[in-house]
Amino acid sequence: MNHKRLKEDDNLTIIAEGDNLMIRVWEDEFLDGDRVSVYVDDKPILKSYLIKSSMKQLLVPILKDTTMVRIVADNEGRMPPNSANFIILNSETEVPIKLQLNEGKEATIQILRKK
Ligand SMILES: [Ca+2]
Repeated sequence: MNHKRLKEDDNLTIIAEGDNLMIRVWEDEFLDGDRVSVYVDDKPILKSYLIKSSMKQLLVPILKDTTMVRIVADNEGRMPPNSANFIILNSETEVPIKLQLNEGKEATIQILRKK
């Protein structure tokens, strides 16, 4: 799988078809205690979540032309950086992401609804 690396202050844009997207989060390397928070339009959908090897799945309704997803590294675990895996997908879209964030840093994903 070709991951998009997401670093500090990165702003990734995804064009999405359909009314919702799934966000899955997990870790495919070392489980070292990384925690993330995820905000959709500044509303928290995950708060200081401890990353596991099994996938946590979140449904994000895409109701507007632009939806902002913000990912915050709450820590780096025992080994820097925070390296959580994400995949953003629906039947039309599939964007795999590997986080590369230091503690307290964040990156943003802008989801544009395809008309
Ligand atoms: Ca880590």
